[in-house]
Amino acid sequence: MEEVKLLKTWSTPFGLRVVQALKLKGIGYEAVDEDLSNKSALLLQYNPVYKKVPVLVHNGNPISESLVILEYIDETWKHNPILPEDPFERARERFWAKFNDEKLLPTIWAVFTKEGKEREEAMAASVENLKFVEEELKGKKFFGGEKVGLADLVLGWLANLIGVFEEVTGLKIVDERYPLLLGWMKEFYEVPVIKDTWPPHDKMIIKYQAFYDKYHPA
Ligand SMILES: N[C@@H](CCC(=O)N[C@@H](CS)C(=O)NCC(=O)O)C(=O)O
Repeated sequence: MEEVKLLKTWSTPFGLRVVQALKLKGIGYEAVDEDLSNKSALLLQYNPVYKKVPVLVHNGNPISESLVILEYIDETWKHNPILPEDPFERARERFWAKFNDEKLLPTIWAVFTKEGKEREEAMAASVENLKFVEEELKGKKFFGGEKVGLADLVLGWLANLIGVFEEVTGLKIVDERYPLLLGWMKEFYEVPVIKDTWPPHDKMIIKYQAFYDKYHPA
């Protein structure tokens, strides 16, 4: 029996993209939910460099960093590929994944965590980044075309977390300026195997309200 273990937390978007990739491939795994305020010896042993989740453990081999894990999954279990065959198309998927982690997610996170002028700047940067995403979705159902691919999994956090951010901050972030993105968010949320993976909204609100209160003490 092969060992597939995933160290994660119930709420991490970086872990969720890995869960969703495993589900798309139909790979069974053992979920190990970490308490990040008291990291397990296993997490520190498997990811001594970053000490972060997710970590995928496959037959004793630990793999860290969610983008690396997604590629590992696609190379290990080749059915239902999340990366296309064509090198240019593969590069595009990777480009949007990197764009999400390096630009889109950090600017929207800054809207959530910052205040005043810094928040305004983060909002302006988010608008610019969201416009790029809107443009990329022209004429497509998913980022990769007709089926879910790497970029969809990586940008997937928008489909559930944006609603949570908006509810907690009272700010509208993804509005009618981005009709294609809003359509994609709905479409991606409902993909059959993905649909069952979203963490409960009410629990997310409590978790992110606590984050918010930490960043914005009264
Ligand atoms: N670049 C990493 C980011 C992972 C990440 O930020 N994980 C957070 C949870 S959402 C974490 O483990 N934080 C623990 C810490 O920073 O101490 C990835 O893609 O896997």
